[in-house]
Amino acid sequence: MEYKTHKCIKKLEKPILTKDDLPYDASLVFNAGVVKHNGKYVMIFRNDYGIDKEQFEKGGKFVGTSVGLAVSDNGIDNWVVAPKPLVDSADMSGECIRLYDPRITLIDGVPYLCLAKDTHHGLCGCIAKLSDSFDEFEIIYSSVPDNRNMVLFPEKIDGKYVRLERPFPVYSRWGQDRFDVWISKSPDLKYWGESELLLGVEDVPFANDKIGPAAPPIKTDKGWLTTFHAVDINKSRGKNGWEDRWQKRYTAGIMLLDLENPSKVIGMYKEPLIVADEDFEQDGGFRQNVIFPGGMVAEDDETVKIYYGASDTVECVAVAEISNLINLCLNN
Ligand code: BMA
Repeated sequence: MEYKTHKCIKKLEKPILTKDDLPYDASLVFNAGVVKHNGKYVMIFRNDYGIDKEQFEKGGKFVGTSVGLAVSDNGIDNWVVAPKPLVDSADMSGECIRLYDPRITLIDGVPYLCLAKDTHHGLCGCIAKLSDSFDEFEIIYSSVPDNRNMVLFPEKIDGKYVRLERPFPVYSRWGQDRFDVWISKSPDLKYWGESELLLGVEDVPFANDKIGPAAPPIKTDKGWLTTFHAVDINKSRGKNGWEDRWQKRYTAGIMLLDLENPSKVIGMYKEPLIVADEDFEQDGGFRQNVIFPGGMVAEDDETVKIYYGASDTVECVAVAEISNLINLCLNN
């Protein structure tokens, strides 16, 4: 099935951050988290580095992954990138191998960062507290393997912190990957429990493999509005990017969760919201057909900016009216 990006989404016509914007070694700049804080847009992005397409196709490997910081006045252009990454896999030793796919949430004005953490013993989701200037962080929580794609809600609900997450149950269902979105609660961001299934792959008509949380939810008067990524595999897909075979397609979906009980999905748009259907999202890209949102910023004019990685290669932004997104969730 071919999909198009929904017409209520207005994409900026070029990426907002690419490898050419970084003052250090960079090959792929993507999957960023973004928040608006004190009138500035703060982005924390992933960078895989050390190799280009030609070297990769000859069998070369990426040298490392770093996570970097950029700030902009309008959330669109003139991103000022910090001179050094916040963290680089090259500087790690011990159990943790690399940190990546950052998502930022402000809770009571304090910035928190959720990261995927690869260790020698599996993939973990972790939560870090950021400094006021976003340039230092301390990990305050790490899950057991395998879990990833954590995002925090921007406020406590019924006295508890809430997160969405995507565990990887190895035995899964019917001997295939079937990875779903779960929700958990915590009194203090360190001890998590009350975990429940929120949305299964089978609930998403455009996924046949896995789904996962994307940007942290935003509060609206109709519910918590949140994106998710959805993956379908098609065995007939062949070389779609740098790799010999890339058979997955990542699209972005949108759903609405109950304000008081966010474990309840009150609406979901049954088709993808954002699809990789523009050349600037795909050209020369590492993996084609990949859209991976990591930030959604609500503006005073009732629009949102949705920040997404495209083809695991560049960072892009799209704008939508909040009311249109809510209508998509509730009326289909
Ligand atoms: C996921 C993560 C993301 C990536 C996506 C598509 O498993 O590794 O960082 O964007 O695959 O390659």
